[in-house]
Amino acid sequence: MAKEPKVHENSKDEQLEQYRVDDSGKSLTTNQGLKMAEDEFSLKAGERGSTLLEDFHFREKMTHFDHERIPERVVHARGYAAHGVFEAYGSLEHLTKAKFLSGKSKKTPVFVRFSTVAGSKGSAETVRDARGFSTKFYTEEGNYDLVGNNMPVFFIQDAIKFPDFVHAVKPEPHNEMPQAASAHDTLWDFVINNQETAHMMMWLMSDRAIPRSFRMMDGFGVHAFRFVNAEGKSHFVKFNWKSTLGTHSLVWDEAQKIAGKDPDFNRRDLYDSIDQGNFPEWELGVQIIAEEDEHKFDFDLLDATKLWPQEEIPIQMVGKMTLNRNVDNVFAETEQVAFHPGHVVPGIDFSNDPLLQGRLFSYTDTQLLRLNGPNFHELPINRPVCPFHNNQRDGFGRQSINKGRVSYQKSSFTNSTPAPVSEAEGGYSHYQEKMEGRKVRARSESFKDHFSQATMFWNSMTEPERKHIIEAFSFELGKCQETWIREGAVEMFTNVNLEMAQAVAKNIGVIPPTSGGSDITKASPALSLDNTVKSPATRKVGVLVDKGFNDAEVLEILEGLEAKGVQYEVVSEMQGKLKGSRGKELEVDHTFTTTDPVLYDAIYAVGGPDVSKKFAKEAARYIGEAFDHYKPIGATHDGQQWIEAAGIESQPGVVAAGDASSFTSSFLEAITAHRHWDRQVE
Ligand code: HDD
Repeated sequence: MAKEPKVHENSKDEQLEQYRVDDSGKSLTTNQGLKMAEDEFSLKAGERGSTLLEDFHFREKMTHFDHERIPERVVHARGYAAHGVFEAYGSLEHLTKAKFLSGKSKKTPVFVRFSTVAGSKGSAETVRDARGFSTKFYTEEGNYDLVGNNMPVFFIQDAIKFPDFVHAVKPEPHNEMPQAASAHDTLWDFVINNQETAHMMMWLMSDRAIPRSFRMMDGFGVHAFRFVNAEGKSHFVKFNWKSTLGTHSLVWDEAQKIAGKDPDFNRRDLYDSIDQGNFPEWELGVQIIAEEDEHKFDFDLLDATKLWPQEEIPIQMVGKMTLNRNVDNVFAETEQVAFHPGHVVPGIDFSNDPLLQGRLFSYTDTQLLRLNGPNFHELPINRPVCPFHNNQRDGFGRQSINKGRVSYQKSSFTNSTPAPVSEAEGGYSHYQEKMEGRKVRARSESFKDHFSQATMFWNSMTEPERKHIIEAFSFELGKCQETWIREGAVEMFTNVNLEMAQAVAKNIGVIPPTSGGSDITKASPALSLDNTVKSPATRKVGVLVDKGFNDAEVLEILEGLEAKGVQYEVVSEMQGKLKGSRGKELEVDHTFTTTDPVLYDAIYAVGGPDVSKKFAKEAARYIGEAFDHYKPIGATHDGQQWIEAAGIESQPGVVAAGDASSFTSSFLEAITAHRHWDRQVE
């Protein structure tokens, strides 16, 4: 047998190289390779005459254009992706025979697509929603897809309800509103009629639903899967991606404004970071439960509305993923990539989670429509990097030219090849779980506690996080037109926490409940974003500068920020170069009209000796918005006047004094804290 090529870090890139085409500098041809002498005028019967049917060039160009859209994904339509590499920390052979997890420094190429769930392909990115986090590992044993979200639980327990949930959250069918938003009657009608949604709705109302960046969010495989080792021993496993930059969020007012100012905010951040060599990284962590411990917990492992508290079931880090290359073509790669939780490799198997079981049908089915038939695995982005052979043939867009007269099993012509191989030789074999029971349409009693973990989530939040959850409920339910929906939601979420439900009720004109609530006191500190990594290297500062600025000090401060990985953009009244007091120059990145305070994590106001009224007005606006969004604000030199005028000089996170070096260290400290929740914001 011919030796199979070894998969390495660049295997996918090398494979894709065969398909890349650079059209620049070439002669224009038709798709048949015919060079054309003219491409601006259609062929006409006389200069002012009608266009002729024989104009094959016009027809080809127009037909291709007319057909260049494909159906968008029914969910997760708005997405963005990048290439990278996964590197295993060591061997997990005692748990799984999956080869990509089998050795220290073993490298596997990956392709990762992030997405919102509800919005259409062109919708804004900073909406309140879960985020998709799909990873395709191009392993030597075939493609393994980990198709997760940035939240560890899901809305429903059984896949048969997925179309109902999605219909409820999508724009309402009679008027197709609202786009990419859960704040409307049908979603909340679904919620109150399906109380299994309680836990996930708590996540959706939390800051996790408005990530600052795709680079700064975690990922979760959600379901219990199985690891199976070479001896056939199985463990339940949950997959977790942990961002090395920490998990960071926007505030709601800011998120809504960004949706207008820069609807591409999240993809721009990812693209620019990778482009600048600032590669995002995640560690892959696994939580393991032995088969014999399946029933030892106060939740059912098969219920996707439950998480495994990491204080009880620790996360073991098994590798690191780095995204290091942007795509060459978004349609060919990001749009045509086809993920499927059923794309597994030996050593990874399924649990009986009824949500997962339904997904195993849905994903291939949707690609058949979206990518027009059964040959989507041949598209360059979807092709495994290992060889694939079977007797499947034909279908729209088939590219392989399978040789020979045999396309069936068993055949004496081919000695019945391609032939299945034994497990020992790497053949996939399903875990032999013992099954018994009656065929029923039912739900296990063990799935019926919908509120304990929702309360655990609430218990784990800090005061500012709780305030945001109450505000989110008030916004979402406040947008619902029907009073009974608001009342129903207050009644339902009283089961999570009485004070929370009372606060929401007051805001939305519902009589606050006086009794009920939960007696669950359990908390999982890891769920609070307060406990995440905070680094200045995730922050971008808007620097407000005008001509004549004190260049010696300001440039020293900017260098000091940059040395800690802080990015900055110079914002001024007009584009071009600004000359400082000693002749040093700063290039303006943006004017007040091309950017906005919501696009920065902090503001540094410098100004200049002679700013215009417009500059002063904009500076006050930038500082005011940053203040309201709890962001660090620094001011030196002429910039200090705006801090004084706003009366905020002694507020937390506002740094407006000191020489260059003491200002830099205090401002860096304020930046590293990210948001200053203890600030008095009216
Ligand atoms: Fe799904 C896409 C994640 C439940 C049916 N899903 C899709 C994507 C992600 C998820 C990240 C986008 C993939 C990409 O980037 O191309 N889905 C989840 C998670 C779920 C989940 C974490 C619960 C744990 N999904 C789920 C159920 C069903 C589906 C229960 C149906 C039974 N999902 C689909 C789909 C999509 C999809 C309709 C649309 C586009 C696609 O598959 O390729 O088949």
